[in-house]
Amino acid sequence: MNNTELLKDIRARLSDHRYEHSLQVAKSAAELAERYGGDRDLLYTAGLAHDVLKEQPKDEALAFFAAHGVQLTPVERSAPKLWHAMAGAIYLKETYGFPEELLTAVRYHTTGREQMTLSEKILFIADFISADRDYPGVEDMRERAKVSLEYAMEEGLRFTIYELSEKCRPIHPDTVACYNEIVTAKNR
Ligand code: DGI
Ligand code: FE
Ligand code: FE
Repeated sequence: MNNTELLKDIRARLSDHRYEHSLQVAKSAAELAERYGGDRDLLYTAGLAHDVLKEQPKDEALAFFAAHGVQLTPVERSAPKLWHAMAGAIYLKETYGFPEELLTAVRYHTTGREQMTLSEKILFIADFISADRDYPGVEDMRERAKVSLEYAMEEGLRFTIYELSEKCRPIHPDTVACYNEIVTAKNR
């Protein structure tokens, strides 16, 4: 994939730290693709692109959804942090015509979902373990990602659900479904 236009686009749209984050997520996604037999090029591009609309103003995001006939659920409306993944996938389809495999990886990189594809899982984990991440527990996540994608996802989802519930923030049903599927499969 030729990333020239995309690189210009994310450079113009993102702050220095988030641009750097995108480069690092691309690198991690490509590494995970190699480890787990994913599409290296596609996942590198997905990493570059995944937060393309992260810094879009809220009013613009809402106008974008309205223009594209997207109806937000009450949970989605109350959680603007989820918007960049939903809007990003639509934007990337429209602007670059990226393949569905890349689009759903971007679409579900924040919440996860049931029945995730390999590319979706890889981008989801790459976002947690990229070199720019320094939260407490990131080393454990990096080790888990070497064991299996599901082992890392279980911890990532547990952490996200824990943090959100601590602050009485809504948990998206896709996040819950993803978590339930993974822990259920483990306990079977
Ligand atoms: O865009 P990044 O910051 O790199 O990472 P991200 O797309 O994973 O976004 C993380 C943020 O999204 C974090 O503040 C938690 C929030 N988030 C993730 N899952 C959910 C969620 N927020 C709500 N309300 N519900 C969720 O299920
Ligand atoms: Fe994101
Ligand atoms: Fe990110």
